Amino acid sequence: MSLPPDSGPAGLLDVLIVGAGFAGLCMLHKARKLGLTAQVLEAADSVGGTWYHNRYPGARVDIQSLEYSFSFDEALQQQWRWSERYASAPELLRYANHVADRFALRDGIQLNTRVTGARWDEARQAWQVTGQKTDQSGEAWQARFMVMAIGPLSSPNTPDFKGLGDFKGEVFHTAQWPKTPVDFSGKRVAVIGTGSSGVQCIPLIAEKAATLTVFQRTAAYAVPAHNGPLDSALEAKVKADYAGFRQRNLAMQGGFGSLHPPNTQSALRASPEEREAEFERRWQIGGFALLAAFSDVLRRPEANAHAAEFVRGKIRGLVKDPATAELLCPTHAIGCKRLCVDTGYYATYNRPNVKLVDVSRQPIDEITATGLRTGGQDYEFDAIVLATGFDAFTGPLTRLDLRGRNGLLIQDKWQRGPLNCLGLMTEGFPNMFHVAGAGSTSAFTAVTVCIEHHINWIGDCIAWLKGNQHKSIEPTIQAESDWMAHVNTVAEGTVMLTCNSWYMGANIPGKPRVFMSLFGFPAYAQKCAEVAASGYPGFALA
Ligand code: NA7
Repeated sequence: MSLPPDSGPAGLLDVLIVGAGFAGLCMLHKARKLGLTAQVLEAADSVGGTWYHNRYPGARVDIQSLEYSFSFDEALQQQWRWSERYASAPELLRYANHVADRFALRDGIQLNTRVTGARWDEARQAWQVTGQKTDQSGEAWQARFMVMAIGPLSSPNTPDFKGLGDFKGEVFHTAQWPKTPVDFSGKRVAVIGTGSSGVQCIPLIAEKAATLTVFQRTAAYAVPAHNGPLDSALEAKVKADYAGFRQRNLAMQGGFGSLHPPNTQSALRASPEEREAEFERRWQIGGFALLAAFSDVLRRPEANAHAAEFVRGKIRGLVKDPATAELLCPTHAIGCKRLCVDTGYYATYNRPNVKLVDVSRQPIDEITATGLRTGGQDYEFDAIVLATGFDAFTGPLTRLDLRGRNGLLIQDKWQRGPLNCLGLMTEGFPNMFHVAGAGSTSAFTAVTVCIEHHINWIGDCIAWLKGNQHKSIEPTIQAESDWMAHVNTVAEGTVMLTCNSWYMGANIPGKPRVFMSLFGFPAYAQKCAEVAASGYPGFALA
């Protein structure tokens, strides 16, 4: 067993943190501020998580940079300067590295080390964690607490296409993009998938490739980002009272968006002209503002239908070929799958070198040596880009050999969905905390807001346990089942259950269909705070 330099007696760490993305960095900083011994393990050769791996052309955040950043340090938020309204992946990666340097975190992070498993040791009341380094050597650690800062969208989904290994050209996954730039100049390229990643990379690949063929299973709603250099007047205004800005955001349903507050009026009470005007105003603002055009867009199908039809009208106006435009028009509720925030997506289909192929009725039969076959037709390519998303929330955990109390495997515990309480802990897995995972608001929140909220809760919980001489904490089965019921009850009051999204595991064949995301950050944060303030009811303490 290796003993990290700041580990406690007999190599027992207070906290082992898995992942050095935004969540892992934030947790290490918090742990150190609390005086805890902590070690981060990271599979990659650098920090940054999502923004390290998603290097595809056009990768950028879909929430405004001023809102997608840490608030825990006033000097950091004052001094860091975003260059664009929506930061690109490289800039976000620079930010992660800046945070690691600024708070002197690097000596607590072991890179090139993939955690492969962890086992709860009842006798020691600690986690025994195993990992593998890139040189294949193994290592082990023990820690009182384990924080899974491994990201809700970090397990890429590569569909099991027949023949994928036979393709003679290059295959890329958007979430496993090479570090060296990929040159598509003069190439015949296929993109499979039209979620956020596909929508972001398609316009840029189209500019370079000889031909680009997009294979679409479900059309996406995309709203313009209106990205550009960050407005310095807005930056100054926000920075004049950044704390106040953050507080106003925390009162928003998604923990962001106070720059363009939600309209409290119902879409169903507005006249057609009022609706059109409000949707248009928000289309011009760009991004998620559209979903807040009326109070019931995400809550009532009839209100949602108005917003959906507004966007379909935009698509028909932007795409010149009527047949292509129709194929690009989504039919599911808007917001039910993550809304895409785009730059030039629909207009890309007006280019002569871009073609859209519908695979909603006839799936991709197979990848061939020279391309792919679908609907009885063969297509030839030099490169295939898989923009096919992630095994969200559970994938990063169920690929581990993770065993809780009495050897309980996480795969067995989560056979019918990711049981948890408050999105933070799972019964049978004492002292293991999830960050931005299933059962929390992470998918519907600016994830940095969710991360900071979780890290504060976890840090305070560990400090409280130590202060009160408790060795372990885990939710009760009852609290866990109540929480899952709550998550679903909240979802039933929205349009979120009406389509096949990664929020409910529907993108992964065989995955249990359970709605995994909670809607409404303020109520969630209040509930988490109440639990902590009342001595953790619903949790068993030992
Ligand atoms: P998404 O949003 O899950 O999108 C994946 C896309 O890939 C989506 O269009 C899928 O169609 C498509 N897909 C997946 N499997 C297949 C197969 N077998 N055949 C054809 N098409 C397929 O992932 P992203 O990476 O774009 O974005 C994930 C999140 O990252 C995003 O929501 C933001 O929060 C940031 P489907 O819709 O399932 O029919």
